[in-house]
Amino acid sequence: MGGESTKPTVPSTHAHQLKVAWRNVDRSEKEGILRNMDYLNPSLTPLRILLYGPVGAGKSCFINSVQRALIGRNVINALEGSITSEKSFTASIKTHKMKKRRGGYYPFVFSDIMGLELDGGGIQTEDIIKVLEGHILDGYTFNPRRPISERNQKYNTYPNPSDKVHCLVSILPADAISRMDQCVIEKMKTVRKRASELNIPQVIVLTKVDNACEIVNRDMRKLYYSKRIKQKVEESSNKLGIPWSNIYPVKNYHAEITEDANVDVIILMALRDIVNFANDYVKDLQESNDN
Ligand SMILES: Nc1nc2c(ncn2[C@@H]2O[C@H](COP(=O)(O)OP(=O)(O)OP(=O)(O)O)[C@@H](O)[C@H]2O)c(=O)[nH]1
Ligand SMILES: [Mg+2]
Repeated sequence: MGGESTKPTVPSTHAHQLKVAWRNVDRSEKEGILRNMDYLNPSLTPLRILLYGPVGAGKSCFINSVQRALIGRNVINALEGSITSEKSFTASIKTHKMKKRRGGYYPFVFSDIMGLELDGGGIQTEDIIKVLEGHILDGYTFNPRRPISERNQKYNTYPNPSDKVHCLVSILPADAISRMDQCVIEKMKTVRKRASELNIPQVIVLTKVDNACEIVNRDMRKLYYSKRIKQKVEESSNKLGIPWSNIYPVKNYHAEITEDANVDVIILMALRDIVNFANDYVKDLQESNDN
């Protein structure tokens, strides 16, 4: 009956949990974020957010999850692929508007594109850069063998400020980040470099936290207490060179048909920052043009 004989034989989950969360989450923030989103009035519309990353990372799924968190019900917006596919399911560029709960649309859009694959497959970095610069129009189907030609009907020679990207989001899967191919990382870095030259704000959304950590899979409220997720954030920060404060681990809605306030608030906190960064960027651009 002594204290020592009662030691657990299976490793305790406490060994995998931090005592103090490394980021605070307040579930009651959800309504506040939604209210602020309703009042958002950027000087340039729409604010354009581009998602890019490896095939199957959850780009299309993130767009649907954002729409779901905003509107409070299941939606089909961007078509998603299967879990096992190695080929990109999204093959062309599509802009997704986000519906408001009481009708109309938010003043920001998501551009969904083809995923990055190993050598010879998936979208070319040159094409992602062309999207950043606003040169590729909606509906263009990417050719993994060659970048868009300036003679293509979908080539936009003189992009408007609203055709250009105002925040670049790297989507990485938390459960597969360690296995990510170096050539995909190099391609992502090339895109990031160009975005940095243009001063475009950049963040990482780290998806599939439910697959990466069992504790989080059982309870999303443990997200910022999970040592494993913290480790994945660190790994993605090192791989792409993006600071911690701009990395958002999330779980996308994928199999669920009912809403989960713990999933919503995490998605909405990421969205709030992404939209604010895009808005700040546009304001800075306009101020520097006015001077
Ligand atoms: N468990 C889990 N599965 C997810 C999550 N996000 C996405 N998925 C699944 O991952 C698969 C791929 O998701 P997509 O959104 O199609 O990925 P994508 O990045 O758009 O892929 P491509 O268009 O092929 O480049 C789908 O089966 C999703 O259901 C997540 O957070 N958790
Ligand atoms: Mg997709």
